[in-house]
Amino acid sequence: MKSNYLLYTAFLVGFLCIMITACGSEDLIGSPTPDNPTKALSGGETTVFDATSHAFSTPAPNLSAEGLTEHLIGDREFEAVFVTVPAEVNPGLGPVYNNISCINCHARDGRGRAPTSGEKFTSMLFRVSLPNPNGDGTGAPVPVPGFGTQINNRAIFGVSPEGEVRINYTEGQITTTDGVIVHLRTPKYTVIDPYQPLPDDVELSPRVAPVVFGLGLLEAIPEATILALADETDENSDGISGKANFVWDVQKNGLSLGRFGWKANQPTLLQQVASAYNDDMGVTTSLLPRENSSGQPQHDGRSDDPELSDEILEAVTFYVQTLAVPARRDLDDPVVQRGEQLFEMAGCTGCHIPTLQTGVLPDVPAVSNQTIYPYTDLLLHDMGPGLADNRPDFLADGSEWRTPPLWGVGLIKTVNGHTNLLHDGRARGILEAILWHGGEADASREAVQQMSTSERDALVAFVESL
Ligand code: HEC
Ligand code: HEC
Ligand SMILES: [Ca+2]
Ligand SMILES: [Ca+2]
Ligand SMILES: [Ca+2]
Ligand SMILES: [Ca+2]
Repeated sequence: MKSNYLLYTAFLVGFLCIMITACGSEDLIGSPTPDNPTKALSGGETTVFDATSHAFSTPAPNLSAEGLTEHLIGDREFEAVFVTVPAEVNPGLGPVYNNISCINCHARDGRGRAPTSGEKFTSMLFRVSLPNPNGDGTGAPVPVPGFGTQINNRAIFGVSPEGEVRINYTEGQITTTDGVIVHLRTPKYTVIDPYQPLPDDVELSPRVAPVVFGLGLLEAIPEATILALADETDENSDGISGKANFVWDVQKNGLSLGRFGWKANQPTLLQQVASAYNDDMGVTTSLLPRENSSGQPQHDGRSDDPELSDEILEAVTFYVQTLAVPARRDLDDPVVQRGEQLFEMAGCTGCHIPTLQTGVLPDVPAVSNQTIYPYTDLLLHDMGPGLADNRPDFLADGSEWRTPPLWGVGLIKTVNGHTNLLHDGRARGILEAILWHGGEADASREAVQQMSTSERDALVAFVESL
């Protein structure tokens, strides 16, 4: 009863939004259609009907007044610019770091991109490690002496950045059965100006900043649901063998299911946020109190850790747990409907699972018990040598990546002004991203190659409606 009522309220609010703004803004759309009521609600009751450049930046509409207050504190902190110690406000930046605020990488709570040639990398970062033949038992990446597990390309005054990375693309192409040529670019990375030599066998993994909305919902999916989707030995012989990552959980002091990051290498949003502060900004927290430069020549030797309060860490975690998911659009368009059938027929739903049910996330009722349409299984898949970074991350091997959720993917262009997709931003649009699929997704990619141009257009139109 209660959830029906809330659903009804969500509809009403959405409907009113449309009524009020219909004349003003063509973009604020996405009414749930009478014959397809829930499919538009990608994030269940956390869904927002906004297809503007603010589509990823809205608090979940079903937050309590108290929840909204906490969210808005987190929002402010997500945008806070950090500075060098000593300072009154937001001290602790560096000594080495990648950027000075969360929002600088996750612009408008959205997607980062690969730099164009000659540009510094700002909303993208490079993880590094040494080969781990025997391992420490957990599969944790082995830090590179002097660099740790990430290249920090910026540093505070008087300190050397660890290095910069140059990207060069090689242009290639793939031809569809009906003769259409699609251009694909392959990136090659070179570390330049390292402040000390990097070992020859260093492993380098490029990662662009993902969107940060809808994440509390993903955290609220019961572990059993995700594990039930895994099929590591491919028992049903569909060529897809999703595998769960198990990664180091600092709070638990043991291994937990990984859910966040391109290789599902973070178990919880709290730890994901704490490691963003630490690895990306050089800001220590009670969860991760050791500076990322600890043991390196640039370490400042100050005993001022943790640099961030638990209140802020928790508010920012709550913020990324409770950003609304934008509603689907164009559900009534017959081309989009055809595309949805093709998405299913091409086997995309083998990994991009359309709908899941969340369980209970303690202290976050807004994301609990929701029917959502994330288009992910949160599992790792071998995507073939073309996309491989050859840098293992816990149980993820060098060619495995976590299926990214596809909700909101069609709005990245509106929000972030680009269409760079995949973990390293190499794809310049949805079709390129699909044609890079290999490994377990070989059959899917082949199916798309064999489609007619109008079928491929329909498939892309469907993905863009998400
Ligand atoms: C230098 C750019 C950069 C900065 C600064 C940064 N991030 Fe990120 N963020 C990334 C990248 C890249 C990833 C993906 C990491 C990976 O796959 O290992 C990521 C991942 C995430 C994720 C997981 C998303 C998902 O879908 O799994 C969250 C949440 C997040 N960041 C929040 C934050 C917060 C909060 C801050 C500020 C404290 C922050 N980030 C600062 C680049 C950045
Ligand atoms: C075997 C699992 C699997 C199948 C099948 C699959 N995908 Fe994916 N998909 C992934 C993974 C994993 C990635 C991330 C790869 C990377 O970033 O290198 C991805 C990335 C994407 C992206 C880019 C998302 C982003 O945020 O960058 C799109 C779009 C996409 N897939 C669409 C499709 C479509 C359409 C199909 C069917 C034709 C399909 N996928 C089939 C696993 C799969
Ligand atoms: Ca610091
Ligand atoms: Ca480093
Ligand atoms: Ca299977
Ligand atoms: Ca410090």
